Amino acid sequence: MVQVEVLKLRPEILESFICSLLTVAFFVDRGCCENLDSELDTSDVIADRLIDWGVKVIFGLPGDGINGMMEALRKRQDKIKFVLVRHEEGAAFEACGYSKFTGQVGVCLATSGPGGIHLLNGLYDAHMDNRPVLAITGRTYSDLMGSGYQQDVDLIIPFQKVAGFNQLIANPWAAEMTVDLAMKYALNNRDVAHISIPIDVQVEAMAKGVESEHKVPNMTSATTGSRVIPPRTQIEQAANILNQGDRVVIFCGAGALAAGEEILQISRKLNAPIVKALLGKAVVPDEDPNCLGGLGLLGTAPSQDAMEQADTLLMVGTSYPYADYLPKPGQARGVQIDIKGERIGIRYPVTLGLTGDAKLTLQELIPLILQKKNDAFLRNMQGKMKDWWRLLENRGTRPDVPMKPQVVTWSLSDLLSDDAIICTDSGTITTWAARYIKIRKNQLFSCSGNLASMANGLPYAIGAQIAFPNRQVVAIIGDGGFAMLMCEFSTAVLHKLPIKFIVIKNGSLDQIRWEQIGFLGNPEYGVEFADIDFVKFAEACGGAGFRIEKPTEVKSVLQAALSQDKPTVVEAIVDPNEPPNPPKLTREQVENFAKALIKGQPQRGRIALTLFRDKISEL
Ligand SMILES: Cc1ncc(C[n+]2csc(CCOP(=O)(O)OP(=O)(O)O)c2C)c(N)n1
Ligand SMILES: [Mg+2]
Repeated sequence: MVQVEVLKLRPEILESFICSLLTVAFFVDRGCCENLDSELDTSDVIADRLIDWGVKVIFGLPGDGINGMMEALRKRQDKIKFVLVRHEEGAAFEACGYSKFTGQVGVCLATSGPGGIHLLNGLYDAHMDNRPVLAITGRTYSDLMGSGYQQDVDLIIPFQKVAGFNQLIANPWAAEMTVDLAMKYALNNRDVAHISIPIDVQVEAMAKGVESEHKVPNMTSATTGSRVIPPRTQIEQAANILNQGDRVVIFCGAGALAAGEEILQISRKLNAPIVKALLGKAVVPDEDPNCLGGLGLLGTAPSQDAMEQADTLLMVGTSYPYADYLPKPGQARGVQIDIKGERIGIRYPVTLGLTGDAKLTLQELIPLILQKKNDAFLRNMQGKMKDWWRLLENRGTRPDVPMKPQVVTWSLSDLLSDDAIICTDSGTITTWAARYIKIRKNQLFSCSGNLASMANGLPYAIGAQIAFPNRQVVAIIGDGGFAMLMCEFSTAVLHKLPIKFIVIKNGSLDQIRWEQIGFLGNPEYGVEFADIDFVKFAEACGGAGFRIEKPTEVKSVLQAALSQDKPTVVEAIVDPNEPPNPPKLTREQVENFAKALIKGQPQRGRIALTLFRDKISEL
């Protein structure tokens, strides 16, 4: 076929084509291609330096603004994996999820202009949850910057608030130092770093000896993070405060994820129940007798009771935002441990702040803690927790059709592997996952915490499965959050990631519906979707799809789905009239419900009936 086409060409074109082939053959024969390759350009330097820093994977989507960097990555594909995504927002969330589950720097890449802008939401998620993420973007040609050329967006500006290190690379000699500074910033500050490289600079060769006279070669060698421990006097002061408390409560967050053993040890010595912020769900197992689960709207009633009765609060690695659920200021003396000194006292006026690594600080503190004899407070809370789990079992095994959403997460919890990684999204599903998944010792859990963004669940799961190909990864997502970045399901198919996506389908932005009704006393507005068949969607992408409509099917369908070796969606059709009520309904919330129903809430009869039936069945 090719021969026929060539023979049709005019003789002079054919001649020049053959000449070109001979020229290439001549250079290849003389090893000239090797010489060309040995001259590194900016992108080569960046890629090599990322490899030196141990970066193994980059999530991204190319474009003409970043193709120089793509070529450097292509040449090093045996050392650094490029995960092609469908949407750059997915890439940033994937990098954040990867970082959350590995503790390493997550890296994402996008082209100039729109590609970089698409990254922003996922980067804000990393920034607000203190995860080290590096974003690499392209910029238009350096001699056209500011001229309004195609995709000429100065990405340094929109990245200014999200990336504490935010630098344009102006020439190849700056590349190594800039990568070093970006990685050090991200790791040491647990934050986002951004580097942007003009198209021409990406492919600019690095001739020797052209650095500025002030730059010493190799002046930015790598460092590792420091081990921060507070001074001994502060540790002793903290021990005194804790030893004096009668009703000590431990409250831990994501900053304590590596300190689970120490949290359990200090809890046993202080006879102190443990309450967990959502991002700290995996700090200690939910089954531990001292664990009271989460706090706040999607937490447990015993956690709230414990906070209401505490006379001493030990906060470890948390900047949990909802201060109203903490003890009233003045009610409890407080000790707070946080690696970021600026976080001390922002949510609770603590008596003493210890700036330090959670694990190391607790290791210093524990030997100074006296074994408490009185365990009345702890036993009281443990009793309440047993009642709470009975209540959840009752709610989680309800036979009703339409099916209650929590029936799915209750069953799923038992079926998960011992080392499963669980990701969730923002919506009522956060409550169903937070309360009904009984986290075990080696399981991991995360969601978009402080940004509370929708659409993170699917890409987080991709980041997790790329990092841990042999672990079970399950995402619990709402139909709204899934649809926002459902294109990323196809990323999971492309990279053969056998993630299980449990999509809780209520046909609406249910969380917002309940906020409109319960918080404001208004009828719902603008929260109902058109239907999407997620089973067909999954199959159309090359994955597997299952549907559950009845509680009797839940276990068998989940089992079948969990045994799939490819990306799988389970569409669980649930009752949209099941509110994710807080552990203790306030009088104001009940009044707001009534107000909304009177003002004309659609389906008010069904909602009132559901609420009434739910209460009757629990009595
Ligand atoms: C990007 C983004 N947009 C909007 C919101 C506000 N919001 C929070 S939860 C939610 C509803 C989520 O709907 P869905 O994923 O279907 O979960 P459901 O509440 O129905 O369980 C919305 C709109 C948000 N948190 N993030
Ligand atoms: Mg929904």
